[in-house]
Amino acid sequence: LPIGLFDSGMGGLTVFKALAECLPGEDLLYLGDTARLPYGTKGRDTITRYTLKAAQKLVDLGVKMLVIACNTATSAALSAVREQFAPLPVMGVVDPGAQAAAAASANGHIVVVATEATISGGAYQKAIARIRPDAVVTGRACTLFVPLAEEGWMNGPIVEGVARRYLADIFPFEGAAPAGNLEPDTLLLGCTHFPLLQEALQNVVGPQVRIVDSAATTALCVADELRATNLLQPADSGAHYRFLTTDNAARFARTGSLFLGRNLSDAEVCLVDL
Ligand code: DGN
Repeated sequence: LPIGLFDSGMGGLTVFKALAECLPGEDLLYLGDTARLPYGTKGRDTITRYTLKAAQKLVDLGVKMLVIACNTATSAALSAVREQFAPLPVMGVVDPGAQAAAAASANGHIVVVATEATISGGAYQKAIARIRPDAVVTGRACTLFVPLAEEGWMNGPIVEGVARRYLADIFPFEGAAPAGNLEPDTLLLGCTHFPLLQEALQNVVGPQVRIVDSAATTALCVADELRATNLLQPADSGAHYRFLTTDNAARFARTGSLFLGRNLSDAEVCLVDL
């Protein structure tokens, strides 16, 4: 059986890519709920309802494990999905992202950029505090990064201008540390869209800041879980990939190619209803 991945749209394909690289023998079944996207500006109950429906679809199709490859859905609905589908293993992206940031930061001052729902729910703040109680975590909702990434505007003055506007009071752009604050040394990309903007963000925050995301650490956590449950496929098993979307398969293929880092053809994407 494949590993089922779910995201509100195409962003989770950054996690799909990391999983395919880390676990080359695993079949992957990806579902992007593009008909209801974006999740990031919706309320917790709505996000949970949508996520449970999407997870049900993947479970009905048959998966050996679920990965909620969306920070917004993980923050709102991870425990609800675990409860509903127990004993199926369910992995989110928030704890792996928190691990990556806690390990990367020397001074413990971490900035998390994510959607409004992820920041206001406080999931990252809590997850980092569990691993590193000494950490000072500053969260910032960066809603406009999502459409910029989907439009393929990954660098240049417009993206950097938007990033400066969001982060100006957190990072000392002009060379002076903000009064009374410890200068952040780590920027955690707490949204699956944001790795596409990494280069522009690095230009804005400066080379001294480490930028980390959830994708690679999530893949390692999935590998650990599969090993522990004896479900890991050998690397040479010949993986099979399927992509499902709830709206506009052609757009999913076009925009998804940016996130996947390879051409995704219309024929590889299947339209489904939840
Ligand atoms: N993929 C979502 C996340 O990681 O939070 C963001 C996309 C959205 O629904 N706005």
